[in-house]
Amino acid sequence: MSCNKKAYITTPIYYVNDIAHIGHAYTTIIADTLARYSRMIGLDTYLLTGTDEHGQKIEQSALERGKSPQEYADEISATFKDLWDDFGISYDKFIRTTDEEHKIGVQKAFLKMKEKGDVYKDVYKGHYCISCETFFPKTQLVDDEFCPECGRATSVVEEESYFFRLSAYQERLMAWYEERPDCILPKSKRNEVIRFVEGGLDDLSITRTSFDWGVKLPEELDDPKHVMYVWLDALMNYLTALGYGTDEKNMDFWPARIHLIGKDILRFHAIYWPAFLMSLDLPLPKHVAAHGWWTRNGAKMSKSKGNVVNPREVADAYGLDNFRYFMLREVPFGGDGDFSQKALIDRINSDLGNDLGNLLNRLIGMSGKYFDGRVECDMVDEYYQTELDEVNESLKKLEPLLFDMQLHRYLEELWRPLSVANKAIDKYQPWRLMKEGKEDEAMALNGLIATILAKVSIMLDPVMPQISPLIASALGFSIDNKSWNRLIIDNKPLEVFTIEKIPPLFPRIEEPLLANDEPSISSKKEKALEKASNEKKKIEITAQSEGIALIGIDQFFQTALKVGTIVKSEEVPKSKKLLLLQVDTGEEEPRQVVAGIKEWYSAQSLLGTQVCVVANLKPAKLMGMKSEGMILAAKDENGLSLIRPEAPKTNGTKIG
Ligand code: ME8
Repeated sequence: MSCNKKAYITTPIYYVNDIAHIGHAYTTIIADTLARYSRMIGLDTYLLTGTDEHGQKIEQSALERGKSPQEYADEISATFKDLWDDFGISYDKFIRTTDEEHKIGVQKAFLKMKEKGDVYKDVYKGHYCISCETFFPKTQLVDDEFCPECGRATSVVEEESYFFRLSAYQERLMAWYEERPDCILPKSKRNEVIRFVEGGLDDLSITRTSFDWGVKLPEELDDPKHVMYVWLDALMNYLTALGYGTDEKNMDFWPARIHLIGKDILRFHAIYWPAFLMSLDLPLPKHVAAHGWWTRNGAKMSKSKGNVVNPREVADAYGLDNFRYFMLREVPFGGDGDFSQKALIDRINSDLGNDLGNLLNRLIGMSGKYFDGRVECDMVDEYYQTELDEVNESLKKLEPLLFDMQLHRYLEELWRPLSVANKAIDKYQPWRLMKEGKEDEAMALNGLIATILAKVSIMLDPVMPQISPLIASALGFSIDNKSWNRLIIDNKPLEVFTIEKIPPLFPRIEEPLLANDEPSISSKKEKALEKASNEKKKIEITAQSEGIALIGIDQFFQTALKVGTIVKSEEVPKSKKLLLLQVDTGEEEPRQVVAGIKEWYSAQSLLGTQVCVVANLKPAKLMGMKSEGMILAAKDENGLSLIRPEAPKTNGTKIG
């Protein structure tokens, strides 16, 4: 790749309503990995991160703590910046939406959209979820009141608002998804977006009047009671960070090569953002890549839930690079992953300790014993061409995997050369070669191991930027664009060197290093939040769990419980919790049941499963769909399990 190519890589800007958790660290570490790789291969790279500081949620959080929003934002924004600094995140700019240049840029964009005829004034009537900073039409609410995303109560809003003509961009958006199949990664997520847009787009309310903690409208509009909708303000950071509307010197980095985000904010990035950009006559980002959730014991991890794992604690205890490797290797990008110390320890002991660390130790041992630490690599191809070919084949696959966001596959493929090396030692046995007087072959074998370790350390450097240079330094070279070109692109051998003895890089970990590996989902914070935000649900739960009344057998039999088989199972669009099931309970037609079990079961996995159904419940409507029964399940802190017959039973068999 040539040097004049640009790579603009962004993370989301994080809300300053609490400190960072591993979900934030995950996005940022991925972005940092991509940026480091891009720099290594010679791309002109710009990594952006920062904080999202306006909006009703932040205003409320500040007020709850008796602080002004600015004071509060300053404090929390600094904790993010400190964390990324301590983590060595190689950002080129840390933007804050309270930065003056940012506000000017947002105002200029607003004016431009208005001049274009894409912005008009009207009245917004509807529901707003402050926690998600999102408007929802009534049809999307759960029980006509609760947010379909986070389950919290929404508030009814009726206020004058400026609207963005999102509806006018439906066709152009569809054309973009069509023409650029990899504009949204992973590709499965693209289909979700297409389905959403196909369903029709409403114009978007882009200003609020009921609070003031936001960017004011441009003075030209003389409408001081409005502030910008926080998502318009926030998305614009990707442009204002490059100087849009002020000093545009970095605008040549646009369009972004990749916006890294979590799947929760895909709609904003894959629908609203490209529409805003089209309105501003700017090119669209090359990729929007959405990763999955980090959960804790099956529950979604988030600041507002209070069940967070602190990334600083994990990195301090286990090592920053080990933590980085674990996050990227453990979970396929786009999928959800459960954080546990056990999984982390397994990765450190096995992949890093056994496969990588031991290989270096073996090389140090062998070259020390037989050649006083001297390693020569120029004879490797003479004796071990097959192994070299295999290694180079694997290495060639890496870059496309990285830019296709298959980071776990990248690391998996990168481990293949290590396995080639470990196998070669076992197969050719240097001690035997030495005994048979085949010194050249033994030296070449050491050269092969050194070559493999050198190549792996280069390609691992973007993921493990502290440890990889230590490996390189033991092998007498340093990692940079030059050595990448020499060893990875041109496949040239390492210069002769004397290996440096270094202490073990991955000492074995026997026990969890952090005291509390318990889920903290029952933390006071979550309880308080749940109480405040979802009083209605709470009352129901309390009534059920505390007022357990004794009933007679005849009362029990008033409930018609039956065995049924799930014959059709699909996801409810736009719902994170619900699945739409057709259950054969031995009647003429299968029953339709809407079940809130999507967090624990995929639609596909349920097909053909037998379940226990409450068959005489009054039909109810959930998200506009009729539900004619309830499926029995048990839920504890480890998650939810369906109650099923131990052996298959005829559909319609009575339970009791
Ligand atoms: O949404 N697992 O900010 P935010 C994995 N300000 N990643 C997670 C996560 C989890 N449990 N929880 C959060 C916002 N994240 C907006 C963004 S961008 C113009 C504005 C990550 O503080 C994930 O990347 O709620 C998610 O998208 C991001 O943190 C949002 O953090």
